[in-house]
Amino acid sequence: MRSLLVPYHHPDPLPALARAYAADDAIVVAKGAPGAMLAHLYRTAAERVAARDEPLVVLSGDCTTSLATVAGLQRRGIAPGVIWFDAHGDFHTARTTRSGYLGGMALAMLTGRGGAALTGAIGLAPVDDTRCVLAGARDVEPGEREALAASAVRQVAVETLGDADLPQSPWYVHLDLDVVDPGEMPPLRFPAPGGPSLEAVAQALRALAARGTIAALGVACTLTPAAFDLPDALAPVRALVDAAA
Ligand SMILES: [Mn+2]
Repeated sequence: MRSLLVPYHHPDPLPALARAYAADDAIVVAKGAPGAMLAHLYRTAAERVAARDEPLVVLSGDCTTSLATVAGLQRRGIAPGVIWFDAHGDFHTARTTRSGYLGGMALAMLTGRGGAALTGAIGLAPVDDTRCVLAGARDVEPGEREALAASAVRQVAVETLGDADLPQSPWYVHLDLDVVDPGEMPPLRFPAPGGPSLEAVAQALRALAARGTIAALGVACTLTPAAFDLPDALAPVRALVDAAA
């Protein structure tokens, strides 16, 4: 799979990610006011995704880059189903979040819940709940728990994903690295114990690749900034990308 690097954590540059992962292509934008800069960064990423006509992996430091990747696929005429691997729900809105952390709202925004200024700026059409599956979530907060229960987003265990009822492919597969048990990962921003092994996640990705078409794989490299400089910090990422290819 060709790779595109968006080396940012929200609007903050994450040069350590670019040092740690050799990608085919990378996006860098001029610094600006956070909101305008994020919209510009994601518009640029969506254009780059739309210009491809082959499966690709998009690596970034957060989960919100998914909005750009899916918008780019849509511009190519693809209405992807979404398989979202994450330890967290990412289903907060501005109304329910306590931390205000943007990445905790990524799947909610992707399905049309909040963030209209950003999703409108990048031309994202909301993905219908029935086309979304959340895999491996185990640290879901009050507020997003109720919103998920009231939604048509399905939740599955990583270990049973291969046999689960899934939306029709092509898929956008989203992989927040924190879905893997933190015992097998470099230090994570928001570690959630009790997760599936690296091999179980790789196995689920292989099962997906065997069952349908992965139009794009989004890897949210949600390590602490310092963790990127550990020796071979992104070896797990390479293993997971290989499993999906
Ligand atoms: Mn996430």
